[in-house]
Amino acid sequence: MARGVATVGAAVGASSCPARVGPGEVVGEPVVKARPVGGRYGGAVTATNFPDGFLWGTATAAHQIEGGNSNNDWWAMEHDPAALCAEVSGDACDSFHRYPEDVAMVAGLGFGSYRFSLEWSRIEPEDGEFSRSALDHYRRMIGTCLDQGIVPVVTYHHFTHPRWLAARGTWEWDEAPGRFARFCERATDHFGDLIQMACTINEPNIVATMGWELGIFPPRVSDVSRRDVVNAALISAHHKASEAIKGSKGEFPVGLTLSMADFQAEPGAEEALEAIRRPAEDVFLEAVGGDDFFGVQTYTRMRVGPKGYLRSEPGVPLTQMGYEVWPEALEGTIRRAWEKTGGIPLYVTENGIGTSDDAQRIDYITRALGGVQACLEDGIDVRGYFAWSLMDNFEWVLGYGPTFGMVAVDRETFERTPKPSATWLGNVARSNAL
Ligand code: GCO
Repeated sequence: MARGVATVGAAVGASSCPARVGPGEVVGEPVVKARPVGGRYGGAVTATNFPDGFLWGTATAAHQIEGGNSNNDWWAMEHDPAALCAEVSGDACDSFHRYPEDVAMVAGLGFGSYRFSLEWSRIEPEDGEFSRSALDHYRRMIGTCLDQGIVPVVTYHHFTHPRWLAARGTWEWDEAPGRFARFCERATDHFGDLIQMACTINEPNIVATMGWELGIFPPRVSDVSRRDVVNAALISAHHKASEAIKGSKGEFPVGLTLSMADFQAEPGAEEALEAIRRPAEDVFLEAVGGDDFFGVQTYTRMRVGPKGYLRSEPGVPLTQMGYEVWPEALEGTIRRAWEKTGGIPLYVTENGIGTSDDAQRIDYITRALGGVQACLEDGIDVRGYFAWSLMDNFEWVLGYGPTFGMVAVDRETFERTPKPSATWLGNVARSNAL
């Protein structure tokens, strides 16, 4: 999503295995063919190669692709004329039904992993009421990944909240972290034995900033002090959730992902930069030291002057989101994450570009991956790269306008058509080399 105040303003202003079991059957155990999650880098990195076991994947999120997620706070906001949504999510990419095709596509293209999210409002439609059918659905989906030789990376929370939680204040309700941990435990009890890697919360900093500071995401509050309360609640929720997941079935790495920008200060703006970056990134980076890994999600840089965010630099091209095309930001943010987290294993859990020009996407990712290689050469433990996104999807308040996908989706028929970037990055993944 948009990386900060200036770009958010600009972007919003600009537009505003096949299922192995049938119903009622007992879910069987899939054959685990997936390769293990990458280990610490030990071999030589040449100019073009990545370490053995480097995990290549693509990422999506439930609300952006599943369709019909009518029981969450986003769906409610999309239908509120007072909100700024360009359009409703509706059927999205119909991936709730088409996931076997999607997972087969990920595998067929050459990727080793698929990162996707659980829809909390499907699994727990009312407070304390769990849906066996929804839990079985995600178990089948994770099993499908394993059947296809794909490492399933499960995100437990990606921006949406069940309506019952929103009615109680979402993250301002002091029971919310505990409720999230309970959901994580129930889900892990049901399919943790199949999970190979998990992210608790996707970009808590964006949830808090966009929802409680900028008033753009639900619940559309603009109040910095409430943003700080939500930041703290999300950190608590991450810790409680990690503990609940680790106490349940399975054994797999658990971590947090964060939206990071390569913050660059104009001369004399160092303090202004620190004041912006602390609540936006540092409070989270300082809270993940004991985790198994950390997920870096980067799209651009943010320039800061003495009075705050600066507009894009003249001459620098902009993406469909309204922010600078700046693939070098990935290297800067990996280096900072490594330093601030005290050197825990890193994955790039999201990186990509909203563009209608697929050649620009290939160029962007090539340059971003060059930054990953520079980090690896310096001994930074980067273990994988997930492109955002597998397919064109619902880009939150901006609707279906921005196209981040390596696969196009027909909005009428849901037909998937891989773009050249999908084949290209799949080949990079297969050869483990640029
Ligand atoms: C985020 C989310 C994704 C976005 C992507 C493009 O980073 O905001 O994880 O849901 O769609 O970043 O903006």
